[in-house]
Amino acid sequence: MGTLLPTAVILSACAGPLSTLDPAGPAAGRVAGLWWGMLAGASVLMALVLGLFALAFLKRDWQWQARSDKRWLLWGGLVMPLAVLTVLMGFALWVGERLLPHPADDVWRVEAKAERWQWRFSYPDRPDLGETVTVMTIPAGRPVDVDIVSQDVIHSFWVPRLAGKLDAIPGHRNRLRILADRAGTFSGVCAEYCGIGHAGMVFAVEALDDAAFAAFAGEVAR
Ligand SMILES: [Cu+2]
Repeated sequence: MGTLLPTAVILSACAGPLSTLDPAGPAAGRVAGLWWGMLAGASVLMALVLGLFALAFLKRDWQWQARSDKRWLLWGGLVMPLAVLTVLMGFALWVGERLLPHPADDVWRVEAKAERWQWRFSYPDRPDLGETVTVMTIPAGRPVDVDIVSQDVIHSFWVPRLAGKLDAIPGHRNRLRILADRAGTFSGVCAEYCGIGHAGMVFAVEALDDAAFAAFAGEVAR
């Protein structure tokens, strides 16, 4: 109980509209999985180091010198970090590869244009829908490719509950694949400091269910 309560309090801070630990889609889910894996690994290593630290105090008469320094360096300083970093890098590459916009059916395309200090959204396949400021509309349960561009300086497009962040770079077009598992409103922010109005450069992703999206797009419900 003594440790359960603080843990529950700490974890309750992990919810909220900008929490990467409360994923609402597969891309964000894999990023959250990587985070939990890293937390577990870091906890094991922390326990190991603290255990050795405590042992050094409690067992002063232990024959520490009998264990060769070189062996400590080899295992603790070389073999262990190499193994940890190899596993982490492999997992991160695997996760990163799955965040790429692979060919898929039925992709909804959005262009997200960053400028100081707001986001403009348009829909390349449906220019008749015009441009919206601060609100981006997507269909829930369908893959969405967001083409991220910038009008002025470097910004960064980040909807923590749907995917990792991707920079908006002047003269470049970066594509991010997202998918919202369910209908809802997901908060987004600019994640790259871009000047005095940076903190207010927020937006919302509205994921609509089939009927609501059909009404938005003026299509017949599929
Ligand atoms: Cu910005």
